[in-house]
Amino acid sequence: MHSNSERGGARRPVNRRGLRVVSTVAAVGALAAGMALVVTTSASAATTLGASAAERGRYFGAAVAANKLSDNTYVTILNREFNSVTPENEMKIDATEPQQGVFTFANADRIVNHARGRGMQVRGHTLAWHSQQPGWMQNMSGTALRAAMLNHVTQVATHYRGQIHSWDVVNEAFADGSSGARRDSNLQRTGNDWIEAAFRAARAADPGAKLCYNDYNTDDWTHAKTQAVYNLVRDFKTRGVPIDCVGLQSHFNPNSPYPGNYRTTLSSFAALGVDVQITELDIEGSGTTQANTYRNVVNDCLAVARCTGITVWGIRDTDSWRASGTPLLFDGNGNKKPAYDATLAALNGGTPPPTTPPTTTPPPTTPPPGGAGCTASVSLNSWNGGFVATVRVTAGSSGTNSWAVTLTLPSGAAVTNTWNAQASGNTGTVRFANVAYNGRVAPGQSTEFGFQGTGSGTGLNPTCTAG
Ligand code: 9MR
Repeated sequence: MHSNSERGGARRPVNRRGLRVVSTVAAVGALAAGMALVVTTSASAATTLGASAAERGRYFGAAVAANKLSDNTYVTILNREFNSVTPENEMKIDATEPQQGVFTFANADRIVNHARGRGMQVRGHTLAWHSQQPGWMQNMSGTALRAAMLNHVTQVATHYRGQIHSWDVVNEAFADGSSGARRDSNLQRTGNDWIEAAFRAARAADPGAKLCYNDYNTDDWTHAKTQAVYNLVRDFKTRGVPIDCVGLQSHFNPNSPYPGNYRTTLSSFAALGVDVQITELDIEGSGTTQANTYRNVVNDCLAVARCTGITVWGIRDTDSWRASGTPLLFDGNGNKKPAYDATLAALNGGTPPPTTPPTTTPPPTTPPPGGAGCTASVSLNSWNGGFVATVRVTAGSSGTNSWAVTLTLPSGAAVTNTWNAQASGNTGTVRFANVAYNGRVAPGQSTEFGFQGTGSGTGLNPTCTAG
């Protein structure tokens, strides 16, 4: 395992911005004034994974199973902690096209509606894969299989057009071991270009979704499989094949431990001009050791600007595909584990607590420099007839408890879909308010929301109001 000098599991979150110092100063003042003291430590730190990730412009997600949406404990944790979901099995090929040409979306739709109704993002998993193929597809080959695969990609991506933040377009296409070769499969035998064909079909069907290549055992930068995926992405970027992101599944266990060069892997992929997403994180173990590894993974992601989100592969240990390895953040009763505390503390910018008491500098008598309120900026991904706008909200010197962004769409344009914000109106001047988990943004920090629209999105000029 990665050597690690940090010690201890749960720690009181202390954030980098030193706000705990401020609350200490306020407490001293309150004592001096003879007032009753209510201790509110860490008042500034976010208290859920999703809220904390959102403050850093990232998401924190979980794999979700449709048949658990009636489990109260499960749903309570899901709704409280996460701002992204990945259907664990419900979007796979066997689930969505059980008979050729017969598409069933009921279970996946339940997850998508649950998530989007609460402002959560959805990762689509997965459009083309050698595994979990329905029987009819397993028995196909050659041009018929290629056509069936492309039709599947098109139909499923079209059904969810505008609702998916990122798609795992192709999953697990490389072989394990030292060969660096493609995995043999019926899809691979249709021709080496099957992966790029799938990406092109996905882009055409849902131009607003980020398109990812997703795989496991691609965490260690020195491994042949990692290098093979890196070369694929580099080749796609060079030739203009549409690809926006790489998913590192990151299933860690004694046979496949967290590598000390993980951050190098994240930053190397990011340097190719793609986002990096940690898509199926689980870490077998328990206690402090497990907590430290979660902390390392989060810190590595936070250190790479284009590491845009983390998804854990289940909620409670008992929900895991590897339940016996207790690899998740909540125990079987839904209680937070040390791994949870370490993850939240790392997201909050947690560093080891100071060994000396904070110095008592006098409180400032004038407000700190820099504007209060908030600012917003838009980046646009446009195509003929539509666009996706990503809006970055940055808090001024006071931070925000809530925010709203208004902008005026060009005539003919309309918002069709919004994530990480609540839209009022869909044409003309549209107002986007924060959702529950991303209203609070610390001074100078940012969070992002997005929307998809029809028509043109050029010239958007957002104004931001802080509450
Ligand atoms: O967690 C999934 C489990 O419920 C399924 O039985 C299994 C079948 O292949 O797939 C699991 O999810 C896998 C994911 O789709 C792709 N990466 C590996 C995951 C764990 O096996």
